[in-house]
Amino acid sequence: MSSPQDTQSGSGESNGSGARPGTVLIGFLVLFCGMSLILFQAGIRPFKDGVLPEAISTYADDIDMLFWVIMAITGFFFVLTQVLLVYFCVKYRAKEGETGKASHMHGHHGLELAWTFIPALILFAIAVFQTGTWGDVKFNNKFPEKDETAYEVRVMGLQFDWVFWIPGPDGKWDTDDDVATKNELYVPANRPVFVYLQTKDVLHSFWLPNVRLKQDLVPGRTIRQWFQIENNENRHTVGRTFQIVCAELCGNSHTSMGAKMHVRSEDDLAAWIAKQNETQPWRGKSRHMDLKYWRETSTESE
Ligand SMILES: [Cu+2]
Repeated sequence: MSSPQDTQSGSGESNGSGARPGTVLIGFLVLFCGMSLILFQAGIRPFKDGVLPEAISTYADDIDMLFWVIMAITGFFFVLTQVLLVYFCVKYRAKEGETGKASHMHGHHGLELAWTFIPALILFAIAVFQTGTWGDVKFNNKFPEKDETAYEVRVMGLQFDWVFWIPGPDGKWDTDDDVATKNELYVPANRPVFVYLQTKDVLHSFWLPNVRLKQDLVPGRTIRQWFQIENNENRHTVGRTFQIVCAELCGNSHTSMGAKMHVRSEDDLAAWIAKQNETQPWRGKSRHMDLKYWRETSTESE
């Protein structure tokens, strides 16, 4: 409809007569910041007890410390860059009577080197700084010794449930009194818990938000992880129940793939285990078939 010439003269006119070009941009930024604030407000409302869920494991504080260090660094640069963005928009907006195109300028080598190498160095520093904590949580050779105090759980994720097995009153695997539960995990406090993770179908992710443990389940592999729940004068965990979540989008009922972790005293746990073979509603063929499947596909030598 209109020739390029028309468009150019049109924009020139609007610059001269009505709003400055910068006004639209600033209006957009104000709107954007306002909407971000509303979303932020809405988003943090469920976290009225703090941003992170209650921490209950021996390594949770170290992970949280890393989280806040990274949050401080990224938060600082986020605020800095947003403030500069708005500042430059205002400072270099078109002045009264100014028309025509923006002028281009050549880049600044020093600046480009700075904004490449400073973030790279910060990332490298974070990578080195977090290695110890990461190792404590994830490196098999840094796991606690698996002695007789260790509590072992075989875990199978399947669309869309969690199945857990523990050795039963005799303390031995693959005997008749092995206990199976579905979406209910019973664990002790103040001693290591080892979980052996398997999936029957697709990728799932075993996430204990309060423990700060998250591990993908990979078909064809048995992955060993560990945690120790603390119960002391600062942390009261015994007798309480915490969430187990699948953190991998694993199918159309993924969001319903939750389970409960019950932390129990040693006496309560022993009593619960002893009771299971009489009261367990989920006994019989299916649990043994799944456990047989677990055993046959296990890639972990125990
Ligand atoms: Cu899942």
